[in-house]
Amino acid sequence: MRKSILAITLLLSLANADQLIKLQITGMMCPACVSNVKSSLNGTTGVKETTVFLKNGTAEVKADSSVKPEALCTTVKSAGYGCKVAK
Ligand SMILES: [Cu+2]
Repeated sequence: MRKSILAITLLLSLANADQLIKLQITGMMCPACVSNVKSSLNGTTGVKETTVFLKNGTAEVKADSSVKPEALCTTVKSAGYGCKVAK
């Protein structure tokens, strides 16, 4: 009984494995831009955590596996910034 619960838990955690998406963002000039980008990304379904770096114009997004990197860029663009998915 206990083993099967463990197996199910493991399967679920594999299905919901997080991914780390890196984005290249242009047009961020100040900390207010950073928080704009951050809050728009955090408002996206499946996004768990966002870190935005103003200095090099990048963002790291921890999201579940259902999230498409391109969709995150669309979100950033609609907030008024340029975005590319970093490889
Ligand atoms: Cu700004």
